[in-house]
Amino acid sequence: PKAIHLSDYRPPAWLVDKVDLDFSLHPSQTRVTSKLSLRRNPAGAPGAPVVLDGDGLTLVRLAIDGKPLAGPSFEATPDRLTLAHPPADAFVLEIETLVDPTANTQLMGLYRTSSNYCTQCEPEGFRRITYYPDRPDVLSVFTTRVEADEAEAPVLLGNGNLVESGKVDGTSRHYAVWHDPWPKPSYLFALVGGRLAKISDSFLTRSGREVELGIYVEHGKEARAGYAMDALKRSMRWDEEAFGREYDLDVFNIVAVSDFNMGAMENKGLNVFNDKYVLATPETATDADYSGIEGVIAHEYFHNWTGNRITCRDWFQLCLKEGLTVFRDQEFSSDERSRPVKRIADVRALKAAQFTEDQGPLAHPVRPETYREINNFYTATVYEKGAEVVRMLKTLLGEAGFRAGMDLYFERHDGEAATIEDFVASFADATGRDLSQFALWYAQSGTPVLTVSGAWDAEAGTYRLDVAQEVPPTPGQPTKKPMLIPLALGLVGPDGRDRPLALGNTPVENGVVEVSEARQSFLFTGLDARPVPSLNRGFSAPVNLVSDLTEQDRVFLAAHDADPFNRFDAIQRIALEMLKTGARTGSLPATEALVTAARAILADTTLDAAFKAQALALPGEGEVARELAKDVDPDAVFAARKALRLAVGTALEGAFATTYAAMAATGPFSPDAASAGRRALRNLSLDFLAVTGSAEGIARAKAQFEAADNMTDRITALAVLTQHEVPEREAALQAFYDRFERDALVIDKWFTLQAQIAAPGTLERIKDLMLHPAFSLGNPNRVRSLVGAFAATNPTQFNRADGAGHEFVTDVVLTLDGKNPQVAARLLASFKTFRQLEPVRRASAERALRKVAETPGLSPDVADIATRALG
Ligand code: DPP
Ligand code: ZN
Repeated sequence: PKAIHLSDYRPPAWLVDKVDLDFSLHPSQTRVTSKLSLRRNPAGAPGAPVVLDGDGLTLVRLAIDGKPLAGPSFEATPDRLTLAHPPADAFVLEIETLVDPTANTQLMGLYRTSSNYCTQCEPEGFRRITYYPDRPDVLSVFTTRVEADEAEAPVLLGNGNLVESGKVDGTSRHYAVWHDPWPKPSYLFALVGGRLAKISDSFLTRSGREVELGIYVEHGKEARAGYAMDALKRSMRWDEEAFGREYDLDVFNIVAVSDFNMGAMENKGLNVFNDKYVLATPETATDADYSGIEGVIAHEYFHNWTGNRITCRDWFQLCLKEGLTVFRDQEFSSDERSRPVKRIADVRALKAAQFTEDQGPLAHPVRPETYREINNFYTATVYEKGAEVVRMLKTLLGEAGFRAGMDLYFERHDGEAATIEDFVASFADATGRDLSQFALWYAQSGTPVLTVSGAWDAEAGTYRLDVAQEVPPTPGQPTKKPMLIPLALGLVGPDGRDRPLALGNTPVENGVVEVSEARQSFLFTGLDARPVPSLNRGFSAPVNLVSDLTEQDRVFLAAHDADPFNRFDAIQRIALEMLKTGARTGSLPATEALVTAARAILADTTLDAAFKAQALALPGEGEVARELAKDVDPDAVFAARKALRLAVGTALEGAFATTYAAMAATGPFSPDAASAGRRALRNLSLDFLAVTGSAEGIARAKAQFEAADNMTDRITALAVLTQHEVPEREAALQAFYDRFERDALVIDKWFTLQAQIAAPGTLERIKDLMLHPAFSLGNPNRVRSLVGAFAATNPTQFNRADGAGHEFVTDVVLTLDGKNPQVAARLLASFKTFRQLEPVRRASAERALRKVAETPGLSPDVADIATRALG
């Protein structure tokens, strides 16, 4: 496919004032009639023809202002409908198409899942339903009539409010008409039809609108949707309080489906969710699942303002809605749970996914300037780095300035399709601040490296920080300009307390200095002793920090820093340096510093359990590999990590045993953050206590596995067992399967654990599991849980030196590509780190990628990833 460039943007030539849709649902021949009220856009190219997007469509009939159209007055291909000489400046175009939802395995457009009908239209799925100007800057008022056999689809849902429903006389069919008064682009269209159960609730907005809330699930699963409903109501309240945003329809519906490419979708008034982010009971969902549900429910709900009421002008602006909405859901979860722990979890995820992406061949700016396949840009960079950029804006402008900017953005652009420039201008205008340098965060890809060193002058009582910044080259961007980096910091005195921050005679507000030049020095004055700098507090900027802190400084910060994030970061950095040395040299350096820091954190009664669990969880293999950056031998990384786990587990055995006992549940299960934190710390202890593979450690894990009353405790115990080559492993895996075999989401966890075993037999095991009756290439959650987990989280086996792991994954990609290109492309993107590998593995990965690239008939999705990865 051709590359599309941001600079080529032109306003649409035709607008759609309103659209009336009529769906006659049928498993293989759904008839779609669309009436578009078209009007020439005064801002568009004069005299332009009407060109509507399609994708694999079958046209049945066409009419203009009620008169059937024939012959040379139009041209219809499966992918385009052109009226070269449209009649006037405004007319009604009626289009009838036939679509086959059962044959739709791409899960884009109208498709079937568990025999229900549903849609996914973002970004370009609507064109698989009917011909339409399928671009986000064409906003229209949609009315949708859905008709179906009543027995097949007793429930019929659409966007907006229900205005009419009834039986179709003399038939077994019925219908419902939904009207959405808010103009929207086609990607926010949705309909659902099927046999579904509903749980109901209601919400009173602060101005007094009563909103009917519904969550639709498969029959029998109603009891599992309670937590999602609770999260929805809390989200609605929070958006009113934190951003002044109120809901704007009489109904808000969520439908949970089993086959879904993404996490969820924010269609106006009718969110469609991957059921993984709706369904939870203590027996089936982990604490991570609960927080995932809370976060995704909030995220999709928050899109109602950031995404729907204000949408994107074009897909280059995707981060306008996604980065901002991720920021909003992160803030919500921080308010609902522990802010520092949430920040730590978010930064861990950011580094694992986004820093890795930024370091490899798929790196791209938060706002890309070119793409071949937009589906491949729903990335960690657009989402998570996009959120970091919004967070930095808040850090720079302060609470009040940020809120003023957001208010202005809503005021100016409500009902519009906006750009990043519009967004940034709202903050600049609301605060009077020049944000032109800041805007580089949207345009320059790559993770900036911030190199910091300190100089203490005892006589003058000053401490000078010398800061250098550099953004490494990335594809298409060999050289970069200096960025505006908000650097939150503290100077910690020998007593562990922060000293007041002053540059000359000027106190530093909020503890944030602004780095804006390639090299810069900051002279802090009025100090009584050499401080230890605590840098990038709260991870105020998404940068790689290189500092001259010693291991001793880090042990000190891990024990005393007033910023919890940096206490976490200090201990992690101590571990990381050990792991890097271990992986490089084959033997670990002395580990006392880590043991000392870990012991102090474990014993600190002022810290909550969730924080301790995060601080003591060693950096993952992926993070070590990313830090090593080149010639990585995943086996050496694994061995170093294993050795460090052994060292810490052995040295702190007593403390972990005490903690394991102390963190035992004191009452019935609750998914709240404090209880989840206790479970996390207890399970971390369980893992360290079993690290030697001692009979006692294994027995403890086995006992917990058998006695657990919740999924977190059960699955972690099983995870501990699966890491060891012991007879208990297979027995426990079998018992787990027998217990949950009818529960697909739980069986996904069972697939994942086996895919993660770091041992040579794993690839064969996975090949066997692909033949298991519970596995299906047609279901994205199954593919991700088994093959996706293998490629993304089992570095030693995916990158086997004999190349078998690479070959296996690319074979799956090629098979899957014919069915579901989006999921296939996502899987192939696991190769994004291949250039870090040592030469033998790198060559094997490259061979596998080339084989993909040279396969004829690839989807645009897979072709794009293969080409860029090889770049
Ligand atoms: N827009 C969805 C989301 O991120 C993904 N398609 O919420
Ligand atoms: Zn989103």
